[in-house]
Amino acid sequence: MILIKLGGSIITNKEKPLTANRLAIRRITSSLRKIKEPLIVVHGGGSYGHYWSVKYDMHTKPSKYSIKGVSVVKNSMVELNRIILQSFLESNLTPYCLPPSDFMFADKPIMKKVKEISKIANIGLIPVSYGDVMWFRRNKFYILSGDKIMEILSKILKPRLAIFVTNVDGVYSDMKAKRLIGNITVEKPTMTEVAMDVTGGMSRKIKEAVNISRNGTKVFFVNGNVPKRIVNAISGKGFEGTIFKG
Ligand code: IP8
Repeated sequence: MILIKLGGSIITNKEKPLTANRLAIRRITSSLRKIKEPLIVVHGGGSYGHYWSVKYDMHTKPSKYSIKGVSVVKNSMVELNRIILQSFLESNLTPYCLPPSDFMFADKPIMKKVKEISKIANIGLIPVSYGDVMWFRRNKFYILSGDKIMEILSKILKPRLAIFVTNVDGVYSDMKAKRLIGNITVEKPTMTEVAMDVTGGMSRKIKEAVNISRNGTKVFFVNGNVPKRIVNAISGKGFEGTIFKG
């Protein structure tokens, strides 16, 4: 089984609020048709969820956030998820919408439910989950990032590979010179963060990737602008990107 995170940077235009990058989404979903293994997909918030979370000052820490904010963020993620699901369908794939509230109770995974997700994937459906605003308890909500979902699902389902698809080639040691790090075995959260990102941008992503690889799953970071690289990473042909090994 393969776990794929479609980052907000590739599926939306982060500079333009509420704009999906439909072309990039379509190119990725059509390349996923070549994959013959069970797949689980998670997507981020980009210029949908993050845009509104910033506006309403909502974060990953459980708190009594604006009710209007909760409603608007939730709705924006459902909207983005619809666009993603539609693209899967148009690419002749069989997505299965999976809001994280289906397998999380407050901030903890419901083990029994998470385990069922692999059964859904095994019969040929593609569960598609996403970062979301979640009910915590006592009138509190929190933002659950797609990267965190990746960590939770990897830990329980132990996929063969976890792939983070972004709009850059992988992890750079030097942003200016764009020097790519091919292999990461230790934690190196040295990236500057994207201003609009309430869940922590690239450095958070690297931390989650390190956690996932420590649990024994190989993690790849690849550029979704070249969707062929996703397929190559899975088939083991000429990998281009960053590999995290635990
Ligand atoms: O883009 C965050 O998901 P991420 C989702 O994976 C929201 O960090 C609602 C901001």
